[in-house]
This record gives sequence, C-alpha cells and structure tokens, in this order.
Amino acid sequence: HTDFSNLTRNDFPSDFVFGTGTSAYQVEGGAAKGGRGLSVWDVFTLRTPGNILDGSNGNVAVDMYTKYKEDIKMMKSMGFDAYRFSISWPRILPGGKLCLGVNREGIDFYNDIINTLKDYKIEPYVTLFHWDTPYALEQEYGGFLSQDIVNDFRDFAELCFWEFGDRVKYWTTLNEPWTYCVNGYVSCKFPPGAASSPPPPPSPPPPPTSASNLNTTYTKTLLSSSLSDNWIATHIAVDDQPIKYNFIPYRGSETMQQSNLNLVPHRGAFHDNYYMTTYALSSGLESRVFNKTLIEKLGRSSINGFLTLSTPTKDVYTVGKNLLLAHAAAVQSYRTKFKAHQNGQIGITLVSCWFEPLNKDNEDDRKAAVRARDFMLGWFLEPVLSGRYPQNMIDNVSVDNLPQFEPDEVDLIKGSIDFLGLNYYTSFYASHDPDPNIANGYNRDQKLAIYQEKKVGNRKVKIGEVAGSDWLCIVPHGIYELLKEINQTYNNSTYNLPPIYITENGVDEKHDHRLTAYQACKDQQRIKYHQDHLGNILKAMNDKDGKVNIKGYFAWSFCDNFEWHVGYTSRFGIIYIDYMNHLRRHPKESATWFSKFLVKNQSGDNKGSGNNEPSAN
Ligand code: PNW
Repeated sequence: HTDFSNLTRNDFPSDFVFGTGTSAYQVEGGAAKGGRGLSVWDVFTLRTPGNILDGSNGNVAVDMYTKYKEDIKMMKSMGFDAYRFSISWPRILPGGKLCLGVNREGIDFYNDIINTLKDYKIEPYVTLFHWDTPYALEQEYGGFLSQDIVNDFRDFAELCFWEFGDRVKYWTTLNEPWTYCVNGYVSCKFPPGAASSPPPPPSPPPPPTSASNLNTTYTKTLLSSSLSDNWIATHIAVDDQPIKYNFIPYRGSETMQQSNLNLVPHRGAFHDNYYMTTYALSSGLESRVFNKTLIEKLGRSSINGFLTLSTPTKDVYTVGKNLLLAHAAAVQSYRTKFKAHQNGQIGITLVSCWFEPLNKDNEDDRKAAVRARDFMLGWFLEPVLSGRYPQNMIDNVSVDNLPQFEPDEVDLIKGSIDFLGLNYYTSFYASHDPDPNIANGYNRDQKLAIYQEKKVGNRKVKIGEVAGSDWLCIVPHGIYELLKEINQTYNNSTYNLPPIYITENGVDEKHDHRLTAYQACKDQQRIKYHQDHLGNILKAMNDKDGKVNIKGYFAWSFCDNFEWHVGYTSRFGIIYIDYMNHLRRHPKESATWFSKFLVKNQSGDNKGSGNNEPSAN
C-alpha cells in the first residue's frame, strides 16, 4: 500500500531515532566572530560572488551562531530526539593545523551547543567535515588534493574527540565525499572552482578540423587569449530563445571537443568584473561566470552565452582517495585512543540516488544503473567495507587516473565504519552509453546517461514531481529500492554492512519574494515527502525477504539555510527563515506535522508528553 498519511513514530521501533540536521557553513554565520579562520567557502563566495546564484554567502547565514539556544528549544518543542550538526574546522583550528593553535572560543561555542542539547535531552550527532576545508590548507597544499591533509584532519578529529567525546556518542567523519569531489573537481560548482586548479599549458592545442562550423574568429580569439584559467569556451545565446550552441571544452592537455546541447538563456547580469549568466538545462539551472578578461577580449555584446570550468580528470579521484584516507585515519584514532572510555560510535555519511534502468528489459541499461550507483555510493562504500574500489570503477577508470590503495591503506580503510549514514533525495533513470558526448573524465568514465524522464507511448513522463530544485524529482519508492539494493549487495559476510541511519532526506521550495512568511509556511508537498519516504523506509525495515537494519531518520533541514551554490534561493527547512525580518523563525506546516507525528504512545517505554507543538520565540 502507498498511503502513509496515518503513519506515526509509534509504527517504528521504540528506539528508532528522529532528528533534523544542519551544517556549519550553511547555518552558523558568525564568519568573522569568535576567532574563526577562513574556510574555502568564505573565499569562494566572497572573492567571486558570481559563483553563487544570488551572489550571497554564509557570512551571517541564519545566525545560528547567536540563535542556537532558541533553535534547540524549538527542536525540543517539536519532539525530536536528536540533532545532526557539523563542526566548522576553521572555527576551532583557524590555521587548519593543530600546531598553529586551538581557538578556545570556538571550542566553547560547540561545548555550549552540546550542553544545551544535553539539557533538553536531545542527542548530538556530530559531523566533523561538511565541506568547509580551512582555507589555509587549501593554500598550503591544495586541500584534499594532497595527502598532507590526512594528518591535519586526524589532528582536528582528535581535538574534537578529546574536547567533546565525553558527551558526543555519534560521530560521522565526512558528509558526502561524493558531492565534495564531483561539485568541487568535476562541475566546479563548489570550491576550489577552476581558479585554484593548475593553470593550462602555455599554448593550447589547435582545434580539431571537425570544429569547422564554429565561428572561427571567435575560436581564434579564445585560443590566443591569455586567460590563466582552464576555461571552457562557448558559443553564444540569443535573447530568450531556445538555441543550439557549441561549446569547446578545453581541458588541459586533452584535445578540444565540440558538442551540441539545447539551452534556454534564463537571465544574466553584468557585475563589476564579471558577467554572470544562468541558463536552463534539463538537468537544472546552471549559472556561469565570465571573467573580465574574457569580456574585454570579446566585447560585452557578444557575451550572452556561458562558459564553464574544468579540472584534470585525475583530480576528482585523488581527492576521493584522500577523503577516504582522512576518514580512516580519524576512525583509527577514535578506536585506538578514545572508544574504550568514551564508548561512542563512528561512521561516515554517503549520498546516493536510486538509479532505475531506463529500459528494464535491456541488460545494458540494467548494468548501467548498477554502474551509476557504484560511481556514486560504491566509490566510498565499497572501500570502507572491503578496502577496494567497486569492480565497475576498476574496469572503467584508467589506471593512471584512479589512485590505488597501498596494502597498509587497505587495512586502515577496510571495516572503518560502525554505522552508515545515508542521504537520499531523488532518483534518476540510467541507460548505457558507450561513448558519451561529455568532455569530462568522471562523467565519461561511467559510460552512461542519466535522465529524469522517459518516454511512455508518445509522451515524456517525469520520474517524479519536480520540487524547488530541478535536480530533485520526488521519488519516495526510490529510497525503498536503494535500501533493498544496498542490503542485497553489502549485507553479507563479504561486506558486513553495519546499521544504517538516514542522515538526510528532504525537499525544497524555491524562494519566492512575493510570499509573506505566513504564505511560505504552507508546505504540504514537504509533509507528503517525509510521510512517503518514512513509509518506504519502514517497508524496507519490515521486508519479508530481508529486513534492512535502519536505526534513525534525520529530516534535512531543521531550517532554511545557505544552499551552497544556489545561495538562499532554495529552502529545505521545516522551519522558515524570514531573511528580510531579523532572521525570524516560523514553523512551516511540516514542522507542525512532525510535532504530531513524533508524539509517543502513552504505553511502555514509548511514553511521552503527548503535546509537542513547535513554537517560535
Ligand atoms: C546535500 N543528490 O547534498 C548536502 O549534504 C546538504 O548540505 C545540502 O543542503 C542538501 O543536500 C540539499 O541540497 C546533496 O545527488 C548532494 O541527490 C547530492 C544529492 C543530494 C543532496
């Protein structure tokens, strides 16, 4: 059955944990307060505001830095058992390294959060790294591109265990290493962006002859330009018309390619030293930035297109490996030095979509769907369980690009989680494509294409209702399919899958400045989203042919917040933030729904107050 509207927490085991989540850079603000150092996100947003859809940053965010007490009180009033948040590495180690000094004010800040949670009997689930790498380490050795990060991360982790481990019993080392890798080193939507990637060789290779239908003047201009970044050049759009355009990915030493896509120019704006344009693609809204040099070369009038950035293929896999090593080093330290007396658990949080074969009757498509999962989830899950990359990655990524694990590294990484944190938002169709017309390595390596819709008869049908973000179609049964598949693949004596926590699940609406706070709090779509996903989780937990061991569920997010490269344009919160009015908190209808859902039966150990109500201060 698929009607989950009467579901309550009492349908779940009595020790099943319900919480909400946030991350430091997305909510704290206080960027220049209390001795905090810079993170890569400060520099990425402030130096190049065009990197962010609305030009915003997390300087103030939702000011949890000063409002955490009222927020924790609100969590309690809704009846949540747990709160998942992350520690800002540069807030407690402003120089990134232990030897450069500990910032006591930062430690005190997190101590007060943890103590407040404890006072309210809310269990802290702490993430050590939610993408805010200390900028000092990015400058010194390129952040996670360098294996030097492993010791610095271990030191940071040990400091956290030492300072907070008497009260924190659930640690996750990393949030979504996949997203950090792919957005940082493939699509360049996240720091470091292309600006920090190695400069291209002095003279780019000549264009292939097949590029004859490109505007040659334009092409020559770019080829002879002295742009210092390895930009991808572009053909130009025409006002508000869907057009065909060419783009020429320029990727270091690799040859230039040409491909065609459809795009709809969405909007664009000139800023002091760059031009930002947003265009609509089937995969979602994308924004791109032209720098001033390029504008001067081409003239303003010709710049109505876009330009995108890229880094060498190998980087993304190098960063992935260093993230795994850093995770494993922190876990080893916890287990050997802290676990015996602190008695907590440590795991990792990984994100995965569910990939459904575009054509279920086609074996190649079925294999492509598994490959898609292996390049997203398996990339990190297989190593932490077995010490190996998924065979699909070994088979499809060139040995020059995929860094191997040394025997001592295998020992360190294998078995390095006490629990798996899983983030699920959406699903895609996957189909086999032996020669994808994609410039960049990671996406080429997978030899597949993903879609959000498929043809049914003569119509194209979406995989699910589209939410605020175009990448997020609502597919509740996808979490059931994903959990079942994870269980089938990894819950055996070869892999020893530990218990799972759903550490993120949620949906957004677009910011709409025309709505009052009152109107914006009407979020029935979110209520249904959580109901339907919780129902599918419960179904996986009780499945006759193999129960999935799931221990908890964290709604993303406690409140609206800084949604990375799309800034404040996307709202994932169950609490609404009024950005125009002192960052006032307003419970959305989903917050009220959660407060009712979370009321415990008056019987047995499920006894509760029975009167949860979200309240704003
Ligand atoms: C998460 N996907 O990233 C992050 O952990 C949060 O910080 C963020 O606010 C939230 O999603 C909402 O975007 C995701 O491919 C990365 O389905 C990838 C996916 C989903 C979420």
